[in-house]
Amino acid sequence: MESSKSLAAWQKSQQFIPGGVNSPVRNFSKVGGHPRFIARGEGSKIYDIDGNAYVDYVASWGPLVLGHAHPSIAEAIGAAALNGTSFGAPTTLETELAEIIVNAVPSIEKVRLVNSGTEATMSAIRVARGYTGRDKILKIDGCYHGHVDYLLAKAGSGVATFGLSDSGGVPEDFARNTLTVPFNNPDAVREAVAANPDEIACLILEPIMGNMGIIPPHDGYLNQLREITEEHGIVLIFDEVITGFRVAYGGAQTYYNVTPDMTCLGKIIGGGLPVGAYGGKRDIMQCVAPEGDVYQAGTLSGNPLAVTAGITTLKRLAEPGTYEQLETRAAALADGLAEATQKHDIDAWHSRVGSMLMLYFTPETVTDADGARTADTERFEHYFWGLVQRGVYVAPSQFEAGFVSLVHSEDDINKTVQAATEVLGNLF
Ligand code: KE4
Repeated sequence: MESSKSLAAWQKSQQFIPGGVNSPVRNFSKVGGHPRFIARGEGSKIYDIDGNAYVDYVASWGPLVLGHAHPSIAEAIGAAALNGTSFGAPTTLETELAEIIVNAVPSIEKVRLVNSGTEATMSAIRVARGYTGRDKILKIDGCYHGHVDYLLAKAGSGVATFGLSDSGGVPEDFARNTLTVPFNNPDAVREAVAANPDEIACLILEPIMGNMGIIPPHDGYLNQLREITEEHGIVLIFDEVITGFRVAYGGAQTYYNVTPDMTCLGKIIGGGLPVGAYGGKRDIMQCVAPEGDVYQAGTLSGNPLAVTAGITTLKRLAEPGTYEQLETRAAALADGLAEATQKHDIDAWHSRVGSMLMLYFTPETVTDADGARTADTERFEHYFWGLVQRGVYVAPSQFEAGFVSLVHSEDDINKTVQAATEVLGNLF
């Protein structure tokens, strides 16, 4: 497969941009080789600058549930741009998107729009700290909430461990208030809470882990977290940047019928443009400036282009049959991949919730980050490149997610299953 133009582009981009990319996972460091520079996308496909076409399951890491260059989104953004791109003043468009979110997401009575998922989680935690007057935060090993200093805490394991910064440039002191416990282990949460009485402001988690592949919560796990946090006055924050409007119109909290105190959103609500949001119960959100004393601001927060793309996307997702279609397509893909690993006797753990899925190369059962870490990343690397050579583009890391959109066709799914079956038949 020709990729000389992408290689040349990467060699040039590295002269000006760290790693040649504007986000680390894009540089293929987890799978080797060099990244493909993309010229354009259309529907379920992306096309690189060497002219290669791929069925795309990265979907810009989740936002593109309507696929690439969706005509209604492109037209809406174009029309909005003709009215001006940003005013630094309120517009009724922001109220329209906020109202859609409030009506869709059970935990959100008021919402603040920001520009990324990182801003959303950082701000939600600041609000939780301001609302409770407490400093410590509890997170889950393997959950990723953006590049907030104190959330880049080394993933602990076993019982709660105080975070150590997992990134350069983060003073140890910044992570000392961050406690980490394993996923799907309610006792570890109880132990952390008991060991830090009245000191924990919030528990933040992805209700379905989407940054260590896909790891669903055990039956009742989210309910138990709801009970524990309720009992101890801890703000329960669902980071639904991935799962929001992805697994259900009301997100994972609707899918599992567990309502947190606050929710963070991003990705899909921006329709492919930069948007994040955080929201929650009215009495918590009234802490947010200018109503309250918890400060948060943003030059382009709620800008007309991103908000227009988000409104257009969410209105389409509200149509009847949407999530049934996503389920049908994703189930067909998952079933095909499972048949392929069985046919070739490949040790694999398959995980899927709605239209987000991941195949782990491990004989183990994956129920938390430690389980995911048993995966054979070398095998994943071979799998990844075998698919690329056959025109299928999945996340360049075992520890990410695959996304099926409303525009993935039966033909796309069949082509993907065929390619995976060939690759798995030749896996070392
Ligand atoms: P952003 O700041 O990247 O918009 O969102 C951070 C974030 C917050 N919460 C969750 C659950 C997330 O998954 C993310 C970002 N997701 C990653 C990939 N899983 C974005 C891709 C990247 O980092 O390039």
